[in-house]
Amino acid sequence: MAHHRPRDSLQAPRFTGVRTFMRLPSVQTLVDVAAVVVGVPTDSAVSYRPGARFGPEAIRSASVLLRDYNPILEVNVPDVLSMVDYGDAPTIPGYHPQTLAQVQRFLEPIYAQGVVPLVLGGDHSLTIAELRAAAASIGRLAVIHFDAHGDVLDDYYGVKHFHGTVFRRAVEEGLLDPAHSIQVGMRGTLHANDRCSGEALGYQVMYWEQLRLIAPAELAGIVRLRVAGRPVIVSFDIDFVDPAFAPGTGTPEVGGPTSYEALSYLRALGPLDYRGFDLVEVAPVLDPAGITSVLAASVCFEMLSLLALSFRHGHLGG
Ligand SMILES: [Mn+2]
Repeated sequence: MAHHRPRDSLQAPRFTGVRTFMRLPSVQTLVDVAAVVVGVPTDSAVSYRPGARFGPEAIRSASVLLRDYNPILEVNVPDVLSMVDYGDAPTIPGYHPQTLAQVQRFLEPIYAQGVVPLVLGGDHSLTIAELRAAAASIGRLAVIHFDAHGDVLDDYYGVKHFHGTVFRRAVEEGLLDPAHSIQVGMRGTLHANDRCSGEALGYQVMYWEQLRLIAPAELAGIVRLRVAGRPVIVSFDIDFVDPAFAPGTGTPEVGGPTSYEALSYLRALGPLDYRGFDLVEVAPVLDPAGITSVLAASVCFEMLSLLALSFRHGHLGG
């Protein structure tokens, strides 16, 4: 049985070789694989600053510094999970509905095989393709959504599929169960007095003003109660983190969590029935010294660590 794992950095230096996520083998296979990393290089649906189409490339580049062992969660990720870098989903710049359809088709067999994808965005609109693909084989999902924004607007300029509408569309299409989903980290100015529009759709919403007052373990308790053992997807917009730590993104919101706090809240979730992850909205051209990509790669590593932890606890997905 094959077990795919990163190239050993004590045998070949980190700056050598083709840039794949975490130096994993670049193989488009679902055989003997627990998790795949997939790039979705698209930013056709951003409302402000573009650039997230280069997110997957930058996160992969930053991720070569990741090592195998997570000392806080006490798990060696590649020992538990056979993983490959599955490559990029096909996208068409400027043709957003077609892109979403192609991304969905690309992801469907992954969920159908019970393999867990970690999707590197790309703008947040891609999550609808992900949820459509996942729901086709898993049914309605619980979603844990880290973001400065609720992304529950009805439309932009009369158009329904933008990065700021994705979590309204997902409810309308019945792809997720808002009664078992939670949005975490919302802050900043709003278009109108629509502070409670996430709750109106059925989500639990943990605003940053509330979150900042509680410990990571307390958030984890709230999330676990909400998810209630259901199959779950974690969607993480890098702008959840304060732009002092994550400036390379299209719509930054100041006054948010530090990178340490963000990693701590995520890490605290512990084992759940994870079926997919995404990390979206990294725009490398806006990212001085690549700090946003380094953080994004670390967030991805925590997600894979949570999956590895869950495997050890007997949540085998599929
Ligand atoms: Mn956002």
